[in-house]
Amino acid sequence: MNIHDLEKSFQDKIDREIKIEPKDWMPEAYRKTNLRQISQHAHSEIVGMLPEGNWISRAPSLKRKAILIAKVQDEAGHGLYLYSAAETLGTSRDQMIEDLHSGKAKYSSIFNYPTLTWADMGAVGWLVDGAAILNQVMLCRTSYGPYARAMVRICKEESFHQRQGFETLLVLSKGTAEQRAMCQDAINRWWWPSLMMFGPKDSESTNSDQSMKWKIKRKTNDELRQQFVDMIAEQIKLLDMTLPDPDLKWNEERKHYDFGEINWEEFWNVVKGNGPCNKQRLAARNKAHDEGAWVRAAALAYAQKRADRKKVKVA
Ligand code: FAQ
Repeated sequence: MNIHDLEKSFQDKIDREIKIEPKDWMPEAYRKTNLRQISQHAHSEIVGMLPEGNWISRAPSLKRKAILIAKVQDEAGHGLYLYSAAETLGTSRDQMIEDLHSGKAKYSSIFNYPTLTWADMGAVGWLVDGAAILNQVMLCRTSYGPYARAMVRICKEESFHQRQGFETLLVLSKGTAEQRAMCQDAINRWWWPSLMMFGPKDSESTNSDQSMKWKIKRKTNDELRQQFVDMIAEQIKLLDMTLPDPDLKWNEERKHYDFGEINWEEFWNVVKGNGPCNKQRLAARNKAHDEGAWVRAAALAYAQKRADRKKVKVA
């Protein structure tokens, strides 16, 4: 088959909802786009452990601490499934990690904001995991098989994360005036950055058109962002709190909430590495990697020893 026929039969498979598997022929650009997105997603899960990890030792009760530890561990697991899925596209985990640590690879803008109070743990669960889940439910049907399968399990865990975040805020919202103020302040700080998680608006999104044709993405950035606004604008009523947007208003004609303009300058500034915590996050990842070198060396030496023993037995 010539390249034109290969491309045609590839697109035909996608149109018929047949998953693309690692050994199947695929256009180089499809491989690269998936690799970019899956590795960025994996990095986001791993860097995303840092803002919450910050509160494990300061959680207000044993129950809250146990929940938070479990959640942060889940994020580590998500990172590992996603790195494994990305490796099927022909790169190594070492290479991906090097790209993250050198600042070459992107990860979600959201994790470059600080977690200042305990209420931030609730806001991160409710808003950040809430935004992540909307995007990820779609990815369970993405066209690349290993990515779609990894997302199924990840989504199950994320829905627990979101609920625990909402419950944390619900408790604070029913508490003292100080606790209510802390809850509102966290919502105010996390609202706009959460909307930015969905990426630039469709007119500025360089990858969307092609990713939609290849069914890597099933909904555009703006479609998912609108879905998120509609969901949260209703849920906030249960908390008896407000969202920091004077333009947020139900639009009867569109059957959606209208909302204010996102500060795109802030978004690109964070993506380019100049957000409030970018440098701190990369420094923390590099430090953890350097300090863990002996663990990796020991694990490799142990694996080698076991392999050698097996060889002797066989001989
Ligand atoms: N931050 O053309 P598009 C989580 C970049 S997981 C930084 O629209 P695309 C779980 C984009 O890479 C959160 N960069 O891009 C958790 C591209 O640059 P490039 C992560 C961003 O890929 C919770 C350029 O802008 N989730 O939260 C961002 O078609 C709590 C142009 O954009 C995923 O990664 C951003 N927000 O659409 C963990 C989901 N947005 O690479 C711990 C999978 C865009 O061309 C605690 N990813 N950029 O140089 C996706 O669905 C997509 O990649 C989008 C972006 C929708 C994020």
